[in-house]
Order: sequence, then C-alpha cells, then structure tokens
Amino acid sequence: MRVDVLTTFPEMFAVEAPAALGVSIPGRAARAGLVEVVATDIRGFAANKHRKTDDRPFGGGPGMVMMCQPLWDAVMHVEALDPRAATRVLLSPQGRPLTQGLVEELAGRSRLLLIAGHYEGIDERVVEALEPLEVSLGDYVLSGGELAAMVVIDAVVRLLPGVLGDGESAGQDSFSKAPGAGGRRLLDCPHYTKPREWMGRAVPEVLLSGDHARIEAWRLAQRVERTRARRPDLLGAGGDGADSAGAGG
Ligand code: 4H7
Repeated sequence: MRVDVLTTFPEMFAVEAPAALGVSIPGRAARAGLVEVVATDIRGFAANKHRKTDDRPFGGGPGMVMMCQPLWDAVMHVEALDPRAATRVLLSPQGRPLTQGLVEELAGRSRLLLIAGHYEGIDERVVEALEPLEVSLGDYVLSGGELAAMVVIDAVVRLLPGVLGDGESAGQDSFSKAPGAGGRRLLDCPHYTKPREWMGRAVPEVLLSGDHARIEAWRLAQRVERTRARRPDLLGAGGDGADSAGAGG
C-alpha cells in the first residue's frame, strides 16, 4: 500500500526512528516494504512569493483559512506520482467517526491520500472539489490533522497482509468481529502473564487449565461481559454497532 500525506509539517511523518511511524508495527511494515508513507509539504505548492498556504477568512473573524490553490495543486501532483487511484481522506472534526469497520475498508484500498488541515480550517470550495472521505477520530479538536492521520495509518497498516506475525493476529483485538458471537464487534478479554500470583492476585484458574475449549469459551464470555458493562452501544441497544464502512464521501 502507498500512503501519501499532504501536510505543512512533513517532518512529523519521518520513518527514521524515533519517529512514530518508524517504530513498532508501522516501522516493521515500512522496512518490510508492505507500506510506503510519503509526506509532501503543501507549502511547496504555494504559488505566491511568500509561500503562504493560508489567508484571512472572508466575513472576518479570528484565525486563518487554508487556501484552495496550494492544496489542490499538491493533490494533483501527488496523485500523478503513482498510477493507482488514491482514496482521498480528509481528517476533520466534522468527519465520519473512525471505527474498526472503516479501518478495514481503508485497509482494502491500494492507495490512500491523507490530508492534514491546519488553522481554523480549509476553504470549503477545495473540499467540495476534492470530494474526500471526511474522517474524524472523535468529538474533540486537534491543532492539526497530522496526529489523526498517523492514527489512521497505524490502524490500517496493522491490517495489511503480512504485517502482523502469526503470534499477533488481529482477530482477537477489541472491535474485531467475534466468530462465536454472531460476528459482533466486542471489546477484548483481559490478559495475564507470569507470575501466576502477583501482590495476592491470582491468574484466573481456567487459563492455567490447558483446556483450550474452556479457555476460548471463557475469553468469549469475558468479551461479551466487558462489552455489556463498558460499551453496551456495541451490542446493539439502540444502535446495531454496524459501521462496516460503505463507500463514504
Ligand atoms: C480540518 C478542518 C481532526 C482539519 C479543521 C482534525 C480534530 C480532528 C482540522 C481542522 C482536527 C478529529 C484545525 C479545526 C485546527 C480546529 C483549531 C485539523 N481536529 N482544525 N483548528 N477529531 N484538526 O479527528
């Protein structure tokens, strides 16, 4: 997969350690050639002599607005670097909430183009013209879309074929569809490792039993109970938890 990021802070996307995308699973995936993340500076496409990518808002008010032309030209340039059609994604507080279903959908695309906004926001006309899938991490404001773009990259990359090893399948993660539970998206079960007893707290006996059927049944029951207690919305009380990502946009 190729992932392009349009940003005015491309240095945030460095793949050399200790950058965020250079360590752990995303770093390993990049070194294995399973993903290529290319950050391009929108400022390089500013046509004006001051290399400005923002200007004052029509109608007045505080702050600045990202201009249409530099962003449009940057998208056209970056898209022409690779023949594969890019799925354009704008990280925005007004976007569709990011869920594991949407992450799975994005992981199926061969090319993503993530757009990180700044200032008060982006001139609406370039958003209309680009028709990106607008995606939000949640109901809070970030100073820029870069960290949101990195969250999307991390969540998507770990689902690409060959990225996770045998010992780290995504199938048991929180929000993965639980096969024994009608394909519902459940929270993860609790995990334990050595020692068997720590500060007077024992590991649940079933996990030491060696009885794999019992262990799997216990884990599934824990997932259902945790989901009921912490996230009943995922079990369909009121909503069906369906988020399987349509075309979007
Ligand atoms: C697009 C439009 C994503 C992107 C406006 C991005 C939160 C999320 C941004 C803005 C983001 C999320 C620029 C509006 C900074 C607010 C102070 C970038 N914030 N911003 N302003 N929830 N910010 O996913």
